[in-house]
Amino acid sequence: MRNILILGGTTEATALAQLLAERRERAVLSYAGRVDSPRAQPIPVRTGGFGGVQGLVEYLCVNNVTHLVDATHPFAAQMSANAVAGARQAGVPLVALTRPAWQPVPGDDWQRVPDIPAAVQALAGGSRRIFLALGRMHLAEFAAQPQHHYILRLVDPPVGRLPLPDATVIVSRGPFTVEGDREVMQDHGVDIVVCKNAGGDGASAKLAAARELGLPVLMIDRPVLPPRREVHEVAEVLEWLDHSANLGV
Ligand code: 3Y8
Ligand code: NAP
Repeated sequence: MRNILILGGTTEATALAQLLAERRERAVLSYAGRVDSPRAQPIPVRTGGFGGVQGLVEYLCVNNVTHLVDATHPFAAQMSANAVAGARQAGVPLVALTRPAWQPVPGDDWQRVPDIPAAVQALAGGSRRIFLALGRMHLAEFAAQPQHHYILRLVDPPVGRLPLPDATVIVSRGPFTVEGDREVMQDHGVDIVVCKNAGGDGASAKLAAARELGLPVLMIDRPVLPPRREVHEVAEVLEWLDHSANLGV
């Protein structure tokens, strides 16, 4: 009997959980515990860190996990690195369910930067109205550019003072719509959109909205991850599950 652990937190992880529930597979979805009320899932959920690689190895062994699916967000680099090391140590087959990076299309005005510090540096200069669609975890780094008015989109209401002196907060979780994101940009007089190259459909609306409004996008490229087996479709995960079961790997 297969026993699958999904490292979740993305639209694709939710879709996979749905499919495994329909097939009556034994599976658990894991959240880091980043937000107050993560989306309900049709399979059992565990929440919180494992305690590094060793904690993950212990979880895999104690719970007799037979297959590990890393369906975390492309920027969840630490979790993904731990999954590669932990699966190897525990001898558990691993596949990553990732989404291809977004590519600019005609009409896009992107400036690509390699990481969040480079995005902060790229915002040097006169005051602008910046749609910072990066969530909560990296706001403090942008305090180095306090001259801007920031429009922040967060999953949960901020707790305590924001690290940015001049900011408007929008509390909203995705997936988002083009018309909704266009309204946000028009209502707040956005000059530039700053976002991560998350890929997928859950956050791509802001790219289409920026294109329609002729707004520039500061696009943060993904962190480099260790090599691992990657698929882009939920159906490929099911094929991998059936295939690796046959090979007994
Ligand atoms: C806790 C679990 C689903 C999953 C939905 C996807 C789509 C909506 C778009 C913008 C960009 C951002 C942020 C975003 C999106 C999906 C997906 C995605 C981006 C939830 C969720 C968890 C998180 C964590 C959260 C981060 C933050 C990032 C907001 C659930 C809703 C900006 C990433 O407040 C915080 O601490 C938020 C932290 C990590 C990035 C950051 O650095 O702050 N996601 N997001 C997961 C856990 O605990 O393990 O409630 O479902 C999941 C989703 N967020 O099933 O519908 O698939 O990517 N999430 C980014 O892409 O830039 C918002 O505003 O335009
Ligand atoms: P991260 O920086 O790669 O991970 C930091 C630590 O958080 C990990 O070492 C692990 O703790 C714990 N962790 C992360 N994801 C986990 C999961 N799914 N289950 C259990 N523990 C997890 O991760 P992150 O960027 O903070 O992302 C956290 C969660 O938010 C992930 O589920 C991710 O898919 C989701 N998310 C992130 C983004 C983003 O922009 N980063 C966007 C959308 C969704 P231990 O070392 O203690 O095991």
